[in-house]
Amino acid sequence: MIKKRVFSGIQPSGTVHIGNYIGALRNWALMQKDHDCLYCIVDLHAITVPQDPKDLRERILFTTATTLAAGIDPQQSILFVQSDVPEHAELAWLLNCVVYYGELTRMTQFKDKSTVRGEGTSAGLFTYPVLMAADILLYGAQAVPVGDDQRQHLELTRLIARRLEKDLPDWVVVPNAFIEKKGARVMGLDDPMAKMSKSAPSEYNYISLDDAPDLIRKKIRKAVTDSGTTIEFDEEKRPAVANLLTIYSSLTDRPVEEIVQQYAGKGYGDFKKDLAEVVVEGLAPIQKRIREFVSDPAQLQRILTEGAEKAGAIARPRMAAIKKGLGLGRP
Ligand code: ATP
Ligand code: LTN
Repeated sequence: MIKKRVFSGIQPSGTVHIGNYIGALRNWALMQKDHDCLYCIVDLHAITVPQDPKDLRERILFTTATTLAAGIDPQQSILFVQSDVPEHAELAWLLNCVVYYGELTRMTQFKDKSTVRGEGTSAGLFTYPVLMAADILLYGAQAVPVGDDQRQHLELTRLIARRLEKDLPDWVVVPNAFIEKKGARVMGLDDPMAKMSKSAPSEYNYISLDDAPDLIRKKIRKAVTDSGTTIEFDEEKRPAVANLLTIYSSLTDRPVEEIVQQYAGKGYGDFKKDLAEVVVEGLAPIQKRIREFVSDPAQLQRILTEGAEKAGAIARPRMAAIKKGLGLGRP
């Protein structure tokens, strides 16, 4: 049986938080057994906003360690750094000439993120979704496990794929987003109306996978709650508590209803105290593995070198084929 191909990426900017873990990384690990998976540290995406070069290089290795600690097995999956495979940037250019300017102006993430720098926003941030489409189409991936915030980018990727399909029916695979119902949009602890984000200005927005136990306890203690007093799941009226319940349920693999029942008659204090321990315990084995991987940078380098070789071996012939299909180069 031929396994379905999976592709997904994570930016090496900032820390990896429990939103990334619950919304994406956990599914990456779960899909490894039955799929042919490629997982990518997308450094070319990270530089769409200013980065300190030394910092970025360090975070590429640290994000690799975190991804491995979250359960990605380099024996089963291809784990690599985007800029190690130049075909990503090369294909992105071709796709830039397929997508329409008007289509990119409708991307809500660009609208949100470009408010920070206004006229000084990089053109790369505008074409960010095109590079993402290139990542996916380069490997002919069928499924793309992501959080809910990437839904619109995946739709654009599908649109680009269908447009290309007319000329290149044998080359194009139209991918499907794989977005879980629960945990696909973990909200900020300091603002339950906005998603938890690694580029949030306050560290009280997120819990990093490598936060120390006491910091985790403090962040959960300080997390905003709603004006009510009871533990109920209502995303519309009680978004803050609903978010904390989602985190609790995801990390314990217990249904939300069961947790709500457990806290009937109890207040926020008890609930938050227990949630803090759930997060501390849930992250403990991951943190142990992060430390192990970080202490062996030579091993990380080996894994990434091998990953880049395997990814490149798929990317190169597919790149040659699309160039030929589009009429580029010499006859
Ligand atoms: P930023 O918010 O700075 O753009 P990010 O936190 O979205 O960064 P990425 O590396 O861009 O981090 O995302 C990696 C994966 O995590 C993606 O699949 C994304 O959809 C998912 N993800 C990000 N934030 C959340 C969240 N709050 N809840 C669930 N999934 C998330
Ligand atoms: N844009 C994504 C990261 C990303 C990605 C991809 C995800 C880059 N390329 C390809 C899936 C497939 C984000 O999470 N912000």
